This record gives sequence, C-alpha cells and structure tokens, in this order.
Amino acid sequence: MAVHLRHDWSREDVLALFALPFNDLLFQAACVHRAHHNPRQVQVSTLLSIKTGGCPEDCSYCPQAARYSTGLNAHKLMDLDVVLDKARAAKAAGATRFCMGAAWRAPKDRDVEKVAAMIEGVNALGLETCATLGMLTPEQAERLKGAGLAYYNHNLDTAPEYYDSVIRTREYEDRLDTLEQVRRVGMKTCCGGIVGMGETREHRAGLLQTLATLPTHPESVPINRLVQVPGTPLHGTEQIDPLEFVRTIAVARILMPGSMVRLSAGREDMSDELQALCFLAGANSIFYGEKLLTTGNPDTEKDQALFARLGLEPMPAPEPGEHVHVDLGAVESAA
Ligand code: SAM
Ligand code: DTB
Ligand code: SF4
Repeated sequence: MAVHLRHDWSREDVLALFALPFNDLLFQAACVHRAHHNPRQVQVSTLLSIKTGGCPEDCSYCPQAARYSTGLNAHKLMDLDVVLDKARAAKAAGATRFCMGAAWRAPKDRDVEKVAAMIEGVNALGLETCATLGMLTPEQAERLKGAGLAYYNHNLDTAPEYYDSVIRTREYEDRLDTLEQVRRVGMKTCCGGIVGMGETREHRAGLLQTLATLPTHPESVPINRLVQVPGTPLHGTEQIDPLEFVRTIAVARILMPGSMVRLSAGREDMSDELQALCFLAGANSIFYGEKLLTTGNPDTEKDQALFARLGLEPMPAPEPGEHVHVDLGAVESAA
C-alpha cells in the first residue's frame, strides 16, 4: 500500500506531541497505529553478534568498544555454519527476521564477502535478513543488496546536537551518508536510537524529528533504552522516567505511521505493564531471543507468556515482493 506520509515535521510539532496529556498522546498514537497496522501483531527479530568486541569506536554506551574495560570476550567473525545453526534455531523459536551485528567501525571488503555468504544462507532458510556492520561504501552497499540483504540497521542514536556528547570518533554526517547509500541501492533502512543517555526531552524530539524528516521514513525504527554496562562511560546515568519512555514510543508512532516501531534494547528490566503501555503506544516489533548482541534479553518463554497475556501474536513474515508500506518520500509527498 502506498501512503502519503509527512516529512516536514518541525521541532515544535514534535515537542507539542511530547507535551500532550499522557492519555491524549497514547490515544492519538493508538489510533495512528490501528489505521496503519494490525494492532495484535508484533514483528519479531532475533539478533546475533557475528563479530564481537574489539571495536575502535568510542560510543559511550557500547560494551564492545575496545577502549572501555567491560570484561567482554572479543570474538572474530563467526564461521558460516555456526551462523546458519543460530538462524535455524531462531526460526524454530518463531523469529521471522534475523539480524547479524558486527562490532566494526566499517567492514573491509573481504568481510563483506563473508557476510554476503551468510545473507544468502539465512535467506535460503526463509528468514528476512538484516545486518548492522558500521559505515558502508557505495560498492559495499551494492554487494550486500546483491546478496539479498533486505534491511540494513544503522542508527542515528540521538539528536544531532547531543551526538558529540556520546560519540567523537564518527560524525553524524557519516551516519546520514551510510543511510543514503543503503536507500540508493534499494535496501530497507532500520534506523533509530537510544534514550536514557542523559539527554533532554528536546534531544529525544530532535532524534525523532531527524528520523521523520529523512527522505523516506526508515521501515524499522528501533527505540533502545540504554542498557547500562559497567565500564562504559554511560554506566550510572540517571534512568529515563518510564512514562517518558512510553511518550517517546508514542511520538515515534505518530511521526512515522507506516514504520515498524521496535521496542528494542532494555526490555529485560521492564515490567509487563510498561511493555503493555509501549504496545498500546504503537510499538509493533521486538528483539526476541535470550540475547541482544552481548547483553541479555527476556527468555523466549517469558515473551510468549507476555504475548498470550496481552492477546498479541507474532507478525507473519511478508511474502517475497510484498511491501509493509511504501513511503513515497518527501519530494513526492510535497508535490
Ligand atoms: N558497529 C556497528 C555500528 O555501530 O553501526 C553495528 C553494531 S552497534 C552495536 C548497533 C547499535 O546498537 C548502536 O548503534 C546502538 O544504537 C545500539 N547499542 C549498542 N550498545 C547499546 C546499549 N548499551 N544500549 C542500547 N543500545 C545499544
Ligand atoms: C538496535 O537498534 N539495537 C540492537 C540492534 N539495533 C543491533 C543492538 C542493541 C545492543 C544492546 C547492547 C548489547 O547487547 O551489546
Ligand atoms: Fe563499535 Fe558499533 Fe559499539 Fe560503536 S556501537 S563501539 S561502532 S560496535
């Protein structure tokens, strides 16, 4: 279904949504959710860290940055057969998308060749594929698309004006450039950020405004709540108010109606009630399986019980060629 989506949200528009009385905001978000999606269905993705730790970047939240002492065991790129065994297990547990993450600033061409073989193998199992490998050259984006990669995850992480407080080794512009390469070759983008990093509401609005004014809305928008890992600079940051977290989900839903809004990292210490509010606010995707990349996630049995309690069901994978939504983009919508 092709839909006209707004790409001209101002910072004031976004802040006005954040400022609504909580129930008004949730009601509006739930209406938008129901107009664009089946509210009983939640898309389920499983993550696998195919290359762990030893990363040269300085992302202040990340346990995989080599410069922080987080006690993590670094691991070289996994062998293809191990990745495919993990993908088979994820499918058997009920996941429909398999996301492979690597702790690279940017992959080398020979790494991309190895990941391309993984993508082909995971596609052959009937799972949707996603990868997050860092910055890409135009040629690398082409190669991944050619291998059949459906989604590329590359987060903006936070508002442009708060970014330097979190990451110094990579520019915001670099992230926007990689997203541009991904869109150009026709892959879907999975792009969101992290909240609970000491940012203000203005910064949360800035992240969401930037996402919602990209040339096309990311097809998946992961909203991560910071997982605080001892040894990282952000360990010990004051936690975000849970209701403010729900507001962030609701505003993301209203700004990007056709996207999958993912209740991402940070679910392990969320109550069922908080997660239920997030689903009411329009979240319709989760990471499913005991592990994120290096940190914990709820057990599959626990998530299955939560779905049963809430009357939710896993979203079936789209048929090949079927589009969840087609964002006509900023230029066409304005015409
Ligand atoms: N190295 C690649 C990159 O940064 O583009 C890909 C992997 S990186 C771990 C993917 C994303 O995970 C980051 O952009 C960040 O949004 C998220 N992330 C990492 N550590 C996190 C944490 N402690 N809490 C929440 N999200 C986190
Ligand atoms: C995203 O937005 N969140 C995921 C995925 N994309 C790659 C990663 C969360 C990582 C949490 C910390 C860890 O497990 O290392
Ligand atoms: Fe490296 Fe990615 Fe972690 Fe940043 S988020 S330190 S780039 S693995």
